[in-house]
Amino acid sequence: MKRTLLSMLMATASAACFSQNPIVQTNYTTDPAPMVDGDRMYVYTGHDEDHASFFWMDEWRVYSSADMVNWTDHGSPLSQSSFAWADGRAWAAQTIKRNGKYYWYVCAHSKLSNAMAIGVAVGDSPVGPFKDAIGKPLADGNWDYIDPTVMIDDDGQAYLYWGNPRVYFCKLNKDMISIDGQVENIPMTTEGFGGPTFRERQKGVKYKDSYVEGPWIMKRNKRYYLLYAAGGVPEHISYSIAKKPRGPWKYMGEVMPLSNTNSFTNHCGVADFKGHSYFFYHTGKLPNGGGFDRSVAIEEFKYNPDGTFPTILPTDKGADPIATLNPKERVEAETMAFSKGVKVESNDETGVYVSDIHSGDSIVVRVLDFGTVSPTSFSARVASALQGGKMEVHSDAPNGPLLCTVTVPHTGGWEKWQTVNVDLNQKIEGVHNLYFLFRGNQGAKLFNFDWWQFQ
Ligand code: FUB
Repeated sequence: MKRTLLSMLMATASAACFSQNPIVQTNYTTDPAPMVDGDRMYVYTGHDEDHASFFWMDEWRVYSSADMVNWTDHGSPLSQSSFAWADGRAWAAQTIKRNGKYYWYVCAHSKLSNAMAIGVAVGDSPVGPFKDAIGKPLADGNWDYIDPTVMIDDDGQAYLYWGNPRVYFCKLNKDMISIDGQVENIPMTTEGFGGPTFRERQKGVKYKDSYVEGPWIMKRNKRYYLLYAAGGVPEHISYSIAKKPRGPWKYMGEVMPLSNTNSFTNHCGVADFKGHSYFFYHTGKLPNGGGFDRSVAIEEFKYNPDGTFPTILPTDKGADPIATLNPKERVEAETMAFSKGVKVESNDETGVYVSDIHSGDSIVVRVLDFGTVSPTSFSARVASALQGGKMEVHSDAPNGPLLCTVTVPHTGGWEKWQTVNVDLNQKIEGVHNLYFLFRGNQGAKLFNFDWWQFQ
């Protein structure tokens, strides 16, 4: 009964046709690498700088969700400056868990070789802190050395793949931070990775459907799958399968065909979570986005009965909620389904918080389950160095029932936090979406926002 009721409520909550893609609006995010740990889906991303003219990327970021629509920003626990040998181009990366530790494989520009290199950081939690695991690159000195992807096979053997425009491959030792044997090249055959037609080859076309970069390795039902960006500029996503980790690989065709995503690169990751399968990729579809200002998006999909990938098309809608959030427990302000205008910052004491709030900005949090006993009050942790402002909390729509209005005072600084409590204007029960609307002096920074909770 309870489960039926929950799914009915969630269906109602998702029927309002939300646009969940891109999943993060406070930063540009790229090259998604999903990882499930416990009850949460984590996604490790790159970070395109605002108004970038190239992939001048400085840091990697982490987001997580238990419901696939509300994403918590865990900030940037790793940047190129975490690696003494690196001096820029914090490009695609992937994290994997082994024996309670989290290994984050990255690529960055190496000062040692003046080329690209693969490095590895280690941490005790999925959100860090992380540190360079070996103080030097795992593999260095080749402009091809980008986009590492990692898997641990059923027998415990770990494998690392990477490369543009060919695939490099090595075994990892059990410590996950050293290479077992040699780095090998995977033969980039037309049978393995697709390629131009004979006629196109005669015209000098070298790569068409074939592999370019951004590999994603995974195993499912005894088969190895390598997904990758293919085709050139712009990129689509194709894949190949093999019976063994080294190959031989068999080209299987496109997964995400060329689409109008406003980004000439694409880069994917795949993960199953709570009985659903998800395809992560990036687009240039955030306002002012583009080829160097990309954003992570997600599509849910189902494997074909024979285990092959279906065609997955980019949508604005994205994923539907698969769980609810409890509004009577403290919710970090940086947990949101989508936002307009606001940014995030962090410090060691507070962690990540919402910043740059101006009049007219908003945050939406979805599928909050208030249960059968309505809360009577609401608290918010806020800070303002200026005159503060107001936060209206509406249910169901921006002009839906006004549950309360929080008046944020001048608190004496952008990180001088105060908890403000207000009584609710009306009862709320069951599952609802919440709209936080910010009002105040036009053009002024109003306040920062750390967390909220209903009582
Ligand atoms: O994000 C920088 C580079 O762009 C990645 O390493 C590639 O996969 C492409 O997405």
